[in-house]
Amino acid sequence: MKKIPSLISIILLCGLILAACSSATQPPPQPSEAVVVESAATEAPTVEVQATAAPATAEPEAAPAIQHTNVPASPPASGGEKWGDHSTVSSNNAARALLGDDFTEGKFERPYNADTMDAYFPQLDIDRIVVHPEDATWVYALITMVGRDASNAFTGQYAIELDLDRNGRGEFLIVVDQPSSADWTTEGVRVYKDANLDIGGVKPMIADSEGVTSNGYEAVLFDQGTGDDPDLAWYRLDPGDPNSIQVAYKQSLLGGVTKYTAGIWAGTHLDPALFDYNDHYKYEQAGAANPEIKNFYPIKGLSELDNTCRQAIGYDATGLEPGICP
Ligand SMILES: [Ca+2]
Ligand SMILES: [Ca+2]
Ligand SMILES: [Ca+2]
Ligand SMILES: [Ca+2]
Repeated sequence: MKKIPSLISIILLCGLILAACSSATQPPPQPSEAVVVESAATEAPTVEVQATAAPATAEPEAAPAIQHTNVPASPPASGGEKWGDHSTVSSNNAARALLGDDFTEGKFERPYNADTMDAYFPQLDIDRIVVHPEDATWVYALITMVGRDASNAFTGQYAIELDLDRNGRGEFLIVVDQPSSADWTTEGVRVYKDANLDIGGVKPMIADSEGVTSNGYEAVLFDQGTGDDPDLAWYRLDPGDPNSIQVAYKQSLLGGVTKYTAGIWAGTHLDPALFDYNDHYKYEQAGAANPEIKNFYPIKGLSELDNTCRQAIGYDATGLEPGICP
């Protein structure tokens, strides 16, 4: 008879434990509270929006107009450093470039869309260049493309890369974005610098995995008139050639250097942070424009892009400069 109460107490104990266990597995009554928190949280942004909207109405103070002092004139009609780029090969043979595209050496000839290469962009295909370094104030660069796009525009970005110490690692990149002005303008013109000198990896201009950590041209010296010199770089459409763009940059950018190399770029979008491109992409990602390079043809990650070899400016090339024109 004494065992019965202890049995009952055991059953009761088990019952209590089970109840406790089952209540622990049941979802706690928090969700309803959580919903309350969430609804409170969803209300908060509307308050924030109102808070941020208020100062915005008080803000419209016009940015001070950029005061220009030096405006480029006309480049010389003759002379200058001249060089050309592969182009007729591209335009006459759709979906391929047999010459001028060498990923490993940092040479690109791919004014086509990615993967199919069935769209050719004459406004991204560099034809020839003339650089006039003689003027005391300005360097003039005349960049001639194969043509304009279907809407008669230069939809792309056009850049001059300067290597002042001729070691293959560029120091400056002057980028013109979608040039459309017949008059000299700084709109759409930016000058970048590789301030921490990390472009090129172990082998400048040659593809190498070390260069992937480079942040490219990370410093913006000039942004459409903003910068230490509001007149540092300009462009205009060439008044005498519908396929040409004229770029002018100050001699002062060069810090007294008169012998350097220059290369030209064109692309739908040029990313200053990704120079040198062939250090930031692997060959299989970038693809190739030459069908004879069967492993990597066609172009893939790097498309709608063209560049030239590097031309000696102000001196005769030794031939040893990385990327130098033959
Ligand atoms: Ca070209
Ligand atoms: Ca350099
Ligand atoms: Ca490299
Ligand atoms: Ca850098």
